[in-house]
Amino acid sequence: MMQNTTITKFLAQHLQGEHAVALAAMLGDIIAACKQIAVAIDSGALVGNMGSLGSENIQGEVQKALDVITNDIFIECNQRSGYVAGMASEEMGNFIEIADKHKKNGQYLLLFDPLDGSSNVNVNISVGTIFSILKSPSKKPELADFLQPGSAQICAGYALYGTSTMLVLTTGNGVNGFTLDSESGEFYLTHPNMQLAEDTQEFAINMSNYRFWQAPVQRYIDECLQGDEGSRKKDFNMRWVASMVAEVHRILVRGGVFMYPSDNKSKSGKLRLMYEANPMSFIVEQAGGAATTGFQRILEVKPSGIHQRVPVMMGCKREVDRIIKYFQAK
Ligand code: AHM
Ligand code: MG
Repeated sequence: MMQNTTITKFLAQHLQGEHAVALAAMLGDIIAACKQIAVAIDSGALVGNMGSLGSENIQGEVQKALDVITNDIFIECNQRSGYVAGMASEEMGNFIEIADKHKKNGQYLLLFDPLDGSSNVNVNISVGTIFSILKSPSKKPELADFLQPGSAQICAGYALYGTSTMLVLTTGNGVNGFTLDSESGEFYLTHPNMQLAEDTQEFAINMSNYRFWQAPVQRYIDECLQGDEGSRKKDFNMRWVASMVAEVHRILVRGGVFMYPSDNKSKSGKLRLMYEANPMSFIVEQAGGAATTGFQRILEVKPSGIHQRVPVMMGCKREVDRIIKYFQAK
């Protein structure tokens, strides 16, 4: 093994400030949860984890067995530290308050999407878990306590269950990536101080929505497609994994821009602000990139609900700045 810094050692060395002790404990629980989720995904059809349940989540999406299994794992593991006062998830209509017996020090809120990209599960393509941690104004949180802008996050991260399992996180001091060694069960630091490339020649968007997009999005993508024959004077490549975690991870590693804009079908876009767009925007900004709705920095959007949707365009800063300019020129 070339790497010798475990995630626990890394956190012990690098977490500082008033939240350090609580974050180390909460991240310990998140790490345990992600390892369990990796096992549940890995076992897949062998243990009957695949397929739909016939139920719908709060957003009218058909729940898969793994959506519910991973949600339960995340809730169960993250009560252990005693620091989490409340949790909210893509898979639950309302937030939950953690019972007092688990809550010795509970002062934080955990928001998460336990299985992002779950339409990929049955076809054996990468999925992920996304999480965001906020300070809780009270030990008995109310809905309003959750509705903080993304700029208030003290930690955000994702686990990617891909060709290897990785955990990537930020506490507002850069972005670091860790890879799970399945033999020892330890995450090791493999991607220190992840930085986004300044320029890119790769974009990710669901092209089948082209006719519904707003003009600035069509203009940006049209110019990419024109390649070196158009105003951009270079060819672009395209990817669409339909898993935001896999998409953003690729962009962190080799550059690019990821877009799920609003369109004439869904005025607010598809992705959820509190547990998808905010944590991913925090990570992307911490790696030197940018994240916008087209009109506003995502981290400054004032939330109005836990499951609120938001248009998302994020990645290499120059590209995102160009997209913002196209929206301003509208
Ligand atoms: P999910 O959380 O229900 O899986 O939905 C979010 C996912 C994102 O990971 C991905 O970017 C997007 O949905 C893909 O949507 P589409 O199927 O419209 O391309
Ligand atoms: Mg999701």
